[in-house]
Amino acid sequence: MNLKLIYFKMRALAEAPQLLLHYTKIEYDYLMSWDYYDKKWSEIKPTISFKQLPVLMIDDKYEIAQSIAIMSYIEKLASINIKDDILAAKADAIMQSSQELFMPLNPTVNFAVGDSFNIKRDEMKNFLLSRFDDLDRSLNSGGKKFFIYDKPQACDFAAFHHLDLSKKLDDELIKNFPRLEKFLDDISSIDSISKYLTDRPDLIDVGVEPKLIINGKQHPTGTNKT
Ligand SMILES: N[C@@H](CCC(=O)N[C@@H](CS)C(=O)NCC(=O)O)C(=O)O
Repeated sequence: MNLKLIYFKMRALAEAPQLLLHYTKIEYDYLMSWDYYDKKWSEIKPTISFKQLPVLMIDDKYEIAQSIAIMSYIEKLASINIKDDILAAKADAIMQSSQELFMPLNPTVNFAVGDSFNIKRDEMKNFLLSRFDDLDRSLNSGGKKFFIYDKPQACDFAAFHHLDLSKKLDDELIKNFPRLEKFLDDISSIDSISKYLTDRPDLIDVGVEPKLIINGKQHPTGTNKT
């Protein structure tokens, strides 16, 4: 089976699927939209099932859209999907609650600059702190290393991505939650994840002129080929 994860120059919704793929040691290729489709995003967008990325292509034939659906599929492929219905529902709640951090956190970190960045950062602060508090309480009450088990599930990688990205917005926020900081450390210190995090494109100049360093070259974040 051949898997290709298609996305853009952003550190956003392809991160948790990639963390999960690395954790489960499933081979895949990661391709920019223009490299896979060989067309501009504006031309290809109407042909994608939900007109957005990421999508996971299976054998260049089946397209799975929606990052949560992609992660559910990967969990099943790796046979680590949660069999207990109550725990599976809890994992879904963690997944959705984490995913709700996407907006406005991810677009702001990846794209906003100058005053717009500062205003958005200040406006979302209370929302982020409130949701971080929810996640912190969930980890504490669960009594496990991760949200569901002592091994990570897809929902853990989704939470990890957004919490980790928040450090690029304001690295003080997460410091109010030592249990969440420990959670980030526990995920980061898994060998395959540690390697992925070291090797992935660095996201620099957030709030000023965000860029990803891909193969040693700086690229502005976005949906266009550079
Ligand atoms: N609910 C979707 C959201 C996907 C999404 O917002 N994708 C953005 C990038 S993060 C996108 O495709 N932007 C380009 C566009 O909408 O034209 C998911 O979880 O995958």
